Amino acid sequence: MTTETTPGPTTGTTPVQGRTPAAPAPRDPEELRLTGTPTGNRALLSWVRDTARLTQPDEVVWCDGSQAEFDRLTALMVRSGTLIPLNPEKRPGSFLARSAPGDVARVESRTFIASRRREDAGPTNNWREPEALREELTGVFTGCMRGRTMYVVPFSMGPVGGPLSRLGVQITDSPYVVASMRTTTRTGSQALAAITPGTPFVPAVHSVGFPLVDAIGRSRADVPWPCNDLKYVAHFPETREIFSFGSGYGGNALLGKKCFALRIASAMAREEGWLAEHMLLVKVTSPQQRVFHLAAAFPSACGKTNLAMLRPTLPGWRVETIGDDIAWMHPGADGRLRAINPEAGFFGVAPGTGWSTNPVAMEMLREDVIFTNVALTDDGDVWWEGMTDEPPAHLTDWRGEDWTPGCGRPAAHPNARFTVSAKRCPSIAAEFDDPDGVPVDAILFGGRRASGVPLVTEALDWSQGVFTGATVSSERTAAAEGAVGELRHDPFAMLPFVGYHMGDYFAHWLSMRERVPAQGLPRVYSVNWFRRGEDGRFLWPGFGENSRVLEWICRRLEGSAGARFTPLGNVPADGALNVEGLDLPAQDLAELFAVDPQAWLAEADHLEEYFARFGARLPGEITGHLDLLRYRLSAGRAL
Ligand code: OXD
Ligand code: MN
Repeated sequence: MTTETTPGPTTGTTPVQGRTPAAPAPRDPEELRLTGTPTGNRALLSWVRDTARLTQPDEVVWCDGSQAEFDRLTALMVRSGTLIPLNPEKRPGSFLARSAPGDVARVESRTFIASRRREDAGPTNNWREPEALREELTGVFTGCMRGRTMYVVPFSMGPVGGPLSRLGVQITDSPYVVASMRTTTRTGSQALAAITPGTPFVPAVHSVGFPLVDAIGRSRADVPWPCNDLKYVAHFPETREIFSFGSGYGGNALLGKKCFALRIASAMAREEGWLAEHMLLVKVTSPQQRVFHLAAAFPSACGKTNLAMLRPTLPGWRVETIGDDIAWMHPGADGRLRAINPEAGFFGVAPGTGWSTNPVAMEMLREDVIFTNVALTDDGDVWWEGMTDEPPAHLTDWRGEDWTPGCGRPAAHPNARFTVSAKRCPSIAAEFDDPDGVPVDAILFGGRRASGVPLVTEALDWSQGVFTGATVSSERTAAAEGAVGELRHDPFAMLPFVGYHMGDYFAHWLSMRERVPAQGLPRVYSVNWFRRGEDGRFLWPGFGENSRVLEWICRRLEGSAGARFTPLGNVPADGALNVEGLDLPAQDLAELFAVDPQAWLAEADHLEEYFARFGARLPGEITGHLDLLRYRLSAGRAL
């Protein structure tokens, strides 16, 4: 362990020294080319040196985030078989990666929150005692980069130097991760320059856990997608550190995203009085040129990218994209809640994205994309379920095997992804890069619910809005482990992403009332595009037609649309939702807003049971809303 005198690599208020686990047999730092490094930040240097001593790579490379570096890395990965270059005429500048079949999604069962006290992690997280976990990590990280290159990737979440932005440094032995981090965050020299001595940054160590040389010097060949059956995605929220081992995939490996921008940032946000949320962010402009900014939380793979890139069917309305997955929202000096998208690119789910469902995304994916686990066409392009109505006659599937329609297997993995810069998005808003963010007018909570939940409901106030967020549940998708289709509670769509106790998180949301004046707080809505009729049909056409729901919300915000009270909140008054030109039977419209008191009383019982796990940390106000809901359902009116 080194004894640094400069502040340690943490954004905490107290410098924490030597957090990297104690290292065995130090190697000569000169040999690791740590001299002449592009930073004079001793805290950063000593953390990098300690990590190199522990993991024992052949060399250390500081990444500058340049195009030349990206080109070098992708060429290297083409040679090693990690990337397949796509046909430059069909998909210029693009590549396909195929992961190992066991490394295809986030591993929630191996995601740990190591707070000092178990009760601070709460019942929704896997808690580990920090010192015991550190020791385990020391064991698995020892020598894990032998025979490999260790890359040091400085990055900024949010525009470099912005008041709402935060800095991090990821160490990784995966060139795929370096290339993907360059696309999805702001990496390189500018971020490194911002990490001046004493500037806090989040240290994030990642290894695929597949050393090429063993402890006694025997070598083995590399594989296209190295990983390890043993996986750890470990967070130390108090010291603000991340360690990830064994996976090269998405949220497990691109540590700026779920690990930093949600789990660690949620802990920072609680301490500092802001919100780090699993939300897309859009700018909506009405035909009268009024601008609204909406943030929306949906559980994983519920069509967030589709809403973030929505092409309205309603004439005169425009939706521009600011973010598709994460929003950081701070009380602004102007008395508003102001939000940035801390990411610089998209790591989106490919299946289900097509010209009819999301033409903006399809345009975005024309070039400079890294695809993972989609299918390969015979002419060197990509395909996935939902891209076109008719599948090609022959494909190579995501595992590299022959595929023909009707063979009984999906061609693309259901959690196949694209990684692309936000700059490629045709609907990106000018405000995307604004370091001060945008004022949020409304927050939407959604889920995939076949029954019960109306198309759109307006919460009566912030308090009921927080209750709305706390009650989100959704049918499971393939983005995480678990049985697809099963209903799971996913408060604020943050179940796998809150870095502390969920009950405290609800209380933190409620406390925003004290930080933002009432008139500056966003209004809160619940939406559900997925309600089905008794015959199993979707009742609402969704996609571009969701602009009709956005229109009603924006008209509510400007005070020009009518609403009617239901026990769940306000829904559009008769005739207030614009359904002109939609072939929507009156019966379906009525069903979209039906509130079945018996079903909701049963749901209230389930919610009570679910909330009980938060014990004394559940704010009484949340229980109060359950009582209120029951009263309204029974009485059919407001209290
Ligand atoms: C994601 C997720 O990858 O939520 O965005 O799982
Ligand atoms: Mn997500």
